[in-house]
Amino acid sequence: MKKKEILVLEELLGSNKKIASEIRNKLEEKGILTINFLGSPGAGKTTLLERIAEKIKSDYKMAVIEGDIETERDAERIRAKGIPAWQIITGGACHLEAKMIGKIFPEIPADLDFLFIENVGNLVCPASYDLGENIRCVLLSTPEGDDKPKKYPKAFTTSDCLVICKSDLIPALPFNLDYALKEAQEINPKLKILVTSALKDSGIDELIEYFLSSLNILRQKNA
Ligand SMILES: Nc1nc2c(ncn2[C@@H]2O[C@H](COP(=O)(O)OP(=O)(O)OP(=O)(O)O)[C@@H](O)[C@H]2O)c(=O)[nH]1
Ligand SMILES: [Mg+2]
Repeated sequence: MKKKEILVLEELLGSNKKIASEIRNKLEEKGILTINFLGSPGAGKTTLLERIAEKIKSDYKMAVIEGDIETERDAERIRAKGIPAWQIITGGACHLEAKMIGKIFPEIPADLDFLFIENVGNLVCPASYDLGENIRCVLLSTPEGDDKPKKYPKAFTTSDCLVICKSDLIPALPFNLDYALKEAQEINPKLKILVTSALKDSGIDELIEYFLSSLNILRQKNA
């Protein structure tokens, strides 16, 4: 990359960071925990959100911001669960940016417990854009292969939580769970790791527990 291009990119990311931190401050003041889901196309992000919605919607208030390059389909799936959802259509851009979240910000109800953001399906670009989240959660689904953490390191080094999803498929795949976990932990020892199957409903209660304890910590800080 030429020096001028690098400077423009740094400026862009710098202004993204500033907007993101304003969003984070405002959401934290309201006591809302924000979670940014990253993962390849088809990793299972929307399915996981659907399962989470089914499990928590009677006790907690959640909303979802969906990012896709085209269609309103994911937002429609979330709305079908009775959860408010906004669809951001990027028209080709491979990631969400904080300013896109900022545009929706005035519509976000102040009494939410959780704001989930599903980023555009991509393991590369979304890793460079802070959206004002408290927790960044990267999904790695078993059909993608156990070697991905070190091939796409930024998604794993910038995340707080790794969800290995579609664990029900492990018996049918050459996916070595220990190897995937070792790869991920070597590049980010602080990762909170969960192994889930949306199909078999396993690991999702533990993931929700993690979000709930993070919400409690955030609210204790506010008290
Ligand atoms: N076997 C299995 N399939 C799953 C699981 N979770 C999701 N799927 C399937 O994986 C496919 C993709 O799921 P989505 O939830 O749409 O994936 P996504 O990450 O939201 O996809 P994009 O938004 O397009 O990036 C669907 O056919 C799901 O039914 C799981 O735990 N096990
Ligand atoms: Mg989706």
